[in-house]
Amino acid sequence: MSHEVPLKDYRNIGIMAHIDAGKTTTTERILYYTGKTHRMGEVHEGTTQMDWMEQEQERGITITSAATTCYWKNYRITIIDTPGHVDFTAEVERSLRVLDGAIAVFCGVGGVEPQSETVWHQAERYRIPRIAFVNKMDRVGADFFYVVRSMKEKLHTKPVAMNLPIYEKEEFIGILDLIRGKAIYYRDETLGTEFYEEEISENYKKIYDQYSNELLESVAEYDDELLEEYIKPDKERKISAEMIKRAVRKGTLDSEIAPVFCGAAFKNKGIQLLLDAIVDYLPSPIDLPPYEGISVDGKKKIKRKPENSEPFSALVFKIITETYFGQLAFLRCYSGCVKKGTSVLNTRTNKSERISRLLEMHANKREDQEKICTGDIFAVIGFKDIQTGDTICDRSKPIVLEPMWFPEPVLSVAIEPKSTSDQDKLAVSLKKLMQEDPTFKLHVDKDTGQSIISGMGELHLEILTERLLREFKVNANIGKPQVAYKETITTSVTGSKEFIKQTGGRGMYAKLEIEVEPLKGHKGFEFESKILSGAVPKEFWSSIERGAREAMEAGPIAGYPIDGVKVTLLDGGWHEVDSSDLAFNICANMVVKETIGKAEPVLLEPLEKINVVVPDGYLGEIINDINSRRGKVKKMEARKNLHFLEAVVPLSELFGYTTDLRSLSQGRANHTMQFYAYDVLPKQLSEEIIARVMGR
Ligand SMILES: Nc1nc2c(ncn2[C@@H]2O[C@H](COP(=O)(O)OP(=O)(O)OP(=O)(O)O)[C@@H](O)[C@H]2O)c(=O)[nH]1
Ligand SMILES: [Mg+2]
Repeated sequence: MSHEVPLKDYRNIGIMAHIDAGKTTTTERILYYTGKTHRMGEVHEGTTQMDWMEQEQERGITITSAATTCYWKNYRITIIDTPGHVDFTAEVERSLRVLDGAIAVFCGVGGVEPQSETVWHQAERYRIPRIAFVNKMDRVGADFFYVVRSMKEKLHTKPVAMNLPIYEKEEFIGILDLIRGKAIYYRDETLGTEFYEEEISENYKKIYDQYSNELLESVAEYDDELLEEYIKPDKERKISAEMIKRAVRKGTLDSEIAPVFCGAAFKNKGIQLLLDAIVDYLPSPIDLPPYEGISVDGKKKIKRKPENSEPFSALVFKIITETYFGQLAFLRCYSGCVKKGTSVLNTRTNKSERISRLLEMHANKREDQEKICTGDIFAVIGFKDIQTGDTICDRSKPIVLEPMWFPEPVLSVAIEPKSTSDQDKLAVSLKKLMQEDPTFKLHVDKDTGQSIISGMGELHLEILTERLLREFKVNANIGKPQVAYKETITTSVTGSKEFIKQTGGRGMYAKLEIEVEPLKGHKGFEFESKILSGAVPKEFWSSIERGAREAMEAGPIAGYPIDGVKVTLLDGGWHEVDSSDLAFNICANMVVKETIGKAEPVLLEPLEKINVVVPDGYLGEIINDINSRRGKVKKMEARKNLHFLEAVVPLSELFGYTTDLRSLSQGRANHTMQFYAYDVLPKQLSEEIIARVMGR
């Protein structure tokens, strides 16, 4: 990799937004203008570099996040283009974990759409500074000021307009740069590669004055020199572009403000200004606080500076399986350097792994490297046992970096191989897919022996089963999607158990008294011990906790996993010879299972939040339909001729909703959905499900 670029000139950034906002189109333009590609890729033609998967090109949507590196004004920019569809939220999550900054893309017409809101908050969780790009300014109904306002209202951020769109006879023709006070126009015949500056025209002077003042007012507090000038009377002010940029950079890096730019990626406008903004306002690895990890035993915090002289450490954020190369692991290096051929430590397995090949990635294309250093995003071939979230590091200086968080899958389908030869292939292929995707799970039904696969939604499962068939050539029958139910308890109960087993030789003995109680929101598992160490020696406590945790795997009603329970250990008894870890583990498992059965258990079902955009004339029918699906409308808003509905509906009632909504509105309404929460299933439905599950 080009290590001549100093770390301060690195930018590792993500592009995130609601589906179809134009992330991939924007990335393709970035690649073209930076000279990385010589042909502009288009999503609708299936010719983009970033959407390289067959299914992405066919469907015109991004499914998997892809990384690429390009150079702009000697800065090294590594970009990860993420999918907008909520079923692929894991791709956003893993990317945000390893990036330093992000561009949030908004549609100039749609504004802050639901999934943009979600990804914005995801980025907040990882404390990632963000800039905003309002795209599609060429579309009828695009309204830059509306988008800026809705960022303030919905994202609770301080958006600062840095550009304004210029229109002539309702056509989007250029961009006004508020810092430099110039109008910028693009030459269409060079696909926007060439652009020129002009003075601001008379009819834009007033709006320029207003917004350039607002810009100063919003950012003056972030730079002392600027503030000093800003408070002087207008005529005495000596404000330079550098001062404003410094202030905007400081405000952005502190996540206090979000500078907002505009353009139309598809029409080749505004991308060079966005590239300047990446360089000017988003952080380099050294602008962030030192990285924190923990020691392998989890007891000590370890800090690492982002410097090549520090010991090597890197985090695995993605794994893909390739037909020829086998597994490809994607990593971000946080400190130090590593050369090809080196042995490194995986702190999860505590085993050494050899780095056979080091690669710089450009979507699915790759370039071999001899060495990688701090700040690099790269791929490795040759790991034997690797998982997403693993830390790879210098063998003599182990560290565990914070892994990423992934949501639980909510939808399942049964999958059955069509022939015996497919049977083995299916097992191997499912394992590979699971390794790639932590939101894809497999379990085998104890009663029927059927393989059940679970994922984030209908589209997610459809893509995965399609990949099984096409890439892995496995023929399988796919069942109907089923909701992933859970079980919980609704009351607190105490229970006790004495576990005695005498089978010649050494026996087994353990005695426990516990309380189980429901947790708020039907979520999580907690374990507390109020026992005195005399009653049960401390050495057995972890076996008891493990036994209790294992009891959560299958509930008393229909064998679904249990969630939202706290187990408190109250008392117990032991025997000097017969008590053991195993005896306490079994006893804990039994007593927790029995007590949960008495704590009025109920079934939980997943609820989705759906956002529906409804044109005038269809609202009544669409609301009636939501009600008939046991849904509740939570919010309603109207803008121009459109109504924006937000409702919470059980997932089990939403199968085929896309088609139904289309027929209800003659194809004019559209919707998005995302997981909302688990809630108690009404009694009658619960009985139906129990009867179905138990009768199978
Ligand atoms: N009119 C107009 N259309 C655009 C613009 N940018 C993108 N599009 C179109 O919008 C559609 C979606 O663009 P993508 O770039 O695939 O959007 P995305 O955000 O990557 O979508 P996902 O990855 O599926 O979430 C494509 O048909 C683009 O051609 C723009 O500036 N103006
Ligand atoms: Mg895309």
